[in-house]
Amino acid sequence: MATVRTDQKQRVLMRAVPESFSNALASFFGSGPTDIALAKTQHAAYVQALLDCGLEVTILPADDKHPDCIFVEDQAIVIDGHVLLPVPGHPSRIAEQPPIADFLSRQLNGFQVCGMFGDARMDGGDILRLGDIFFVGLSDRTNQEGIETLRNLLSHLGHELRIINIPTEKALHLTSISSTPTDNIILTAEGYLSPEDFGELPDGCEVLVMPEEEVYGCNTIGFENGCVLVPDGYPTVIETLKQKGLTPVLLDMGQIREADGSITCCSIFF
Ligand code: CIR
Repeated sequence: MATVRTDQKQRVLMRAVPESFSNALASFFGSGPTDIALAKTQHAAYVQALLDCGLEVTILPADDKHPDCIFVEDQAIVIDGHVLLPVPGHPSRIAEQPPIADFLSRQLNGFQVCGMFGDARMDGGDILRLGDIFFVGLSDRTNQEGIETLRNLLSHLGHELRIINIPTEKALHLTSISSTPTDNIILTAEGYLSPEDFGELPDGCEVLVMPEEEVYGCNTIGFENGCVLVPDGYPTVIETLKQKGLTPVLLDMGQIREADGSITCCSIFF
């Protein structure tokens, strides 16, 4: 996921697909998963790809009361030894958080855990990191108060935060429409975001704009060895990554896409 640099991905937390997955929220890419067995097979292939990339993977049990529970990215934001536990922007997703918070606070001895209070709301899917610059999506799930909580944490850590207005009529999160497959590339899609939206980037960094119909393919996870997890079916994205010397690892995300979930949504790197 994009909340850590490519050199900070050693351990990953995931959550199993619940039997109730067909009831997951779906308003953008999909209209709801229809085949739970296939969703589990696709999720298992994703886990295997992470193992093949050398990661230590932990999979928490599914929570059938929460159909969206596989989308752990939204529940915790790990930044340089700190864990921000946001209040998720959709009420049905708030109670997914305790087992994730519990796991991370037990694993990350010495990590500082920060909460979110009052009216502040945020989904982790609105955070994108490019090296030392953070981008946050102002979306239907993440509000100004949530952004101020993140800003306080980042200013304490010496990082810059830039706000991106999400076109909420057609996109859920910032990571639904962009990702950082390396620490100097932002992938996004025409008709969703433009290079100007990200502001001036450090030397050597660039925004690569993919065709509008490949927006789902713009959500990727890159690793230090040059492998990049990419959803299958987005030829321009795949070719562009190859031209940059990267190695796309293709995943069938069909049933997860039906629940508006992208590749980064299923992982928390810590
Ligand atoms: C939701 O609407 O909350 C889920 N169905 C999809 C969450 C996707 N998460 C993400 O983009 N980080």
